[in-house]
Amino acid sequence: MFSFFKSGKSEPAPVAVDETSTAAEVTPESPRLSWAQRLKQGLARTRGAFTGQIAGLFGVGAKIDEALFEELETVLLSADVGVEATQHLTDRLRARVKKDKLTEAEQLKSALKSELAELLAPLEKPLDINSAKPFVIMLAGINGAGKTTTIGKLACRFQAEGKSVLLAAGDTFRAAAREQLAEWGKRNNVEVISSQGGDPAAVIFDAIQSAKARGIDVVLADTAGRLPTQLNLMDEIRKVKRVIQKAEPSAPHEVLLVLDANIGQNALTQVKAFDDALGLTGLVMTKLDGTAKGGVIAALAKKQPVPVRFIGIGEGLEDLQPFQVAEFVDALFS
Ligand SMILES: Nc1nc2c(ncn2[C@@H]2O[C@H](COP(=O)(O)OP(=O)(O)OP(=O)(O)O)[C@@H](O)[C@H]2O)c(=O)[nH]1
Ligand SMILES: [Mg+2]
Repeated sequence: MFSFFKSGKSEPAPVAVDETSTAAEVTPESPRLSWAQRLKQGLARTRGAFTGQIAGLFGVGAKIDEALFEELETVLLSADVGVEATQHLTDRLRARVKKDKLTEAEQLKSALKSELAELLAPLEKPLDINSAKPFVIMLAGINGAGKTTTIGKLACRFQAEGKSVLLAAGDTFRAAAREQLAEWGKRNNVEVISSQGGDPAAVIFDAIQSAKARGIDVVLADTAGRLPTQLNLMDEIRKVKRVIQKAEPSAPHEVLLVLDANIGQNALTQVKAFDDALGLTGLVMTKLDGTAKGGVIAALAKKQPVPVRFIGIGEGLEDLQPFQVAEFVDALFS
């Protein structure tokens, strides 16, 4: 537990970027690599599924023909890009081939890169926490998606930006969850409002009242993991949101769904269900390291375009960063 917090503090020697490295080799012990380098390492498996196979299609001298498009469709689908986004991308590429009179398969690869960037562009909307005080962020998601870890990483990020932070241990379901937050809070000097076995909505209500009274900048509210099919738990989280609104009518200012990238296409169902229940304002996609399913971001862009505020590529504190399309696409195609 908490390895991600400790890891941010170690300072081992710089590590060379290994172009062939897999996500399994990515460790939090490489803080001296730039974010772009670590992103590239972290996305190794998705890149393998995505552009690795595409590179095979676009061999030197290969021509653009119908068979190539069919193979490209298969590659995109197997990289979790999803039916609609695959159709969208290949339609756009066909139009480009016609318009720009492209003939070489290699040209199609750079066309695909720019089409993908265009598709993802609406998802890049960095979170601005300056519009309210306290700025209340509520996190939701299925069990083990990375909610509590994300709260720790975000608290550190906001503190580094000079903001005061208060955590609300709204996962009253598991004692270990409360302890996970409490221990982190102690270590980083962030106060955690919690209550043994209490009602999650009441804990978060108290945290917001306390933050208002003390002029705190950001409240991060953890919640217990739940599946969209657990209707009673979905009702419970709706209630959490309603009670937050009672504590502060303008809150929550951000409702984040935390998604584990390993779930691939299931992300679409989850975004829909949590959006219906809570009205999502942003997504956090964790664990892009170690999965080949990162192409699901393209599927989301097409079908559930909720802004991706942050992406996670490891357990280290520095491994959660704002989602930026250009660097993401560069990491996939480099
Ligand atoms: N490799 C990797 N692991 C991650 C990432 N984000 C979170 N994890 C790990 O995922 C595991 C679950 O994280 P938690 O933050 O406890 O997940 P949670 O959503 O709070 O889980 P519940 O409270 O049980 O619902 C932990 O071991 C984290 O270290 C990531 O971006 N990459
Ligand atoms: Mg948790």
